[in-house]
Amino acid sequence: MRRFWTLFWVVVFLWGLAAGASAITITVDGNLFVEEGEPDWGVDTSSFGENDNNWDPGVPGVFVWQEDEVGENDGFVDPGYGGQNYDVEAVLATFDANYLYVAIATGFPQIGREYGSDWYDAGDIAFDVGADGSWDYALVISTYVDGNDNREAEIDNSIQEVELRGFYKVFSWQGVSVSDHSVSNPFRMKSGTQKGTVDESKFYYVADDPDLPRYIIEAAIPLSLFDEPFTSIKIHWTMECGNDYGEVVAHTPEPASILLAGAGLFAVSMFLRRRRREG
Ligand SMILES: [Ca+2]
Ligand SMILES: [Ca+2]
Ligand SMILES: [Ca+2]
Ligand SMILES: [Ca+2]
Repeated sequence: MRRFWTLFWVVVFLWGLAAGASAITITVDGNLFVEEGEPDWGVDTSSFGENDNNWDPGVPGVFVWQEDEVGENDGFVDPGYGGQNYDVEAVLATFDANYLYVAIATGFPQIGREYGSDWYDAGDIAFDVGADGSWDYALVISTYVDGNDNREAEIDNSIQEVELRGFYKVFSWQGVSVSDHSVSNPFRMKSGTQKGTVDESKFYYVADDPDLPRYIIEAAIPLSLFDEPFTSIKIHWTMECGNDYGEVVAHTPEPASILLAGAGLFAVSMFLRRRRREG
C-alpha cells in the first residue's frame, strides 16, 4: 500500500507541475525584464537597438510573434511605411490559472501620431477566441481620437464613452483607414457590450527607451471576463493607418495537464494490475 501512495503523490505532483508548467510568473509593470526578486517575461531591452532584436525569451508556454524590422530607406514595416514610429515589433502572450498576459512592443504611442493633416490613433487589442477567424473581444488601451481623449462608441445600442482598460464583447469592428492595409484589420471596436475592466495595476502603456520611439504595452486580462472557456486564442494589435500589425496565437496549458494526468492514470492502472498479478 505504501508504494501505491508514493505513486499517487507522484501523479498529483506531475499534475500540479503540468498545470503550472507553461506559466512563467509575470509582473505587470510596463517592462519585460527579470529584476531581482521580481519575475517577468525575461526579455531585457536595455541593450536593444532600433531593429532586429530578439523578443523571444525561449520559455515554454510563452507564445511569441516578432517582426522587429524597418525596410532600408523607405521605412517599410509591412504592409505600410513609416519606420520605427509605426513598427509593431513583438506580441507576447502567456497564461496562468487566472489571467491571460499580453505584452506588445511598438514604436507607436498611446496618444497616437499626427501625420500631415491626419492623426492616427492606437488600436484596441483584439481577441479571436478559438482562433477561428471571428474577432470576439477588445481590450481598450487608448481612448484618444485625433489627439483628444474623448472616444465614444456604440455600447449596448447607445453612443457612450469608451472606458480605458475596458474589456468589451465586440459586435462590429472599425477597420484601418488605409484601404490597401486591410490585412491589418481589425482596428478598434465600433459596437459592443462591456464585460468588465482590467484593473489599473494590471495595465501599462509606457515609453521603454529614452532614445527611441519604443513603447511597452503590458496587460493581465482576467480569464473570468471571457464568456466561454477556450484552449486557443488569437491576439492582434495595429494602429489606425494599419501600417504594421502584430498577431500571435496562444494556447492554454490545459491539454498538457490532461495528457500528463492521463499518463498518470495509466501508470496507476499498470501498478494495480501488477499488484493483482503478484497477490
Ligand atoms: Ca513586466
Ligand atoms: Ca524596430
Ligand atoms: Ca514590424
Ligand atoms: Ca472567434
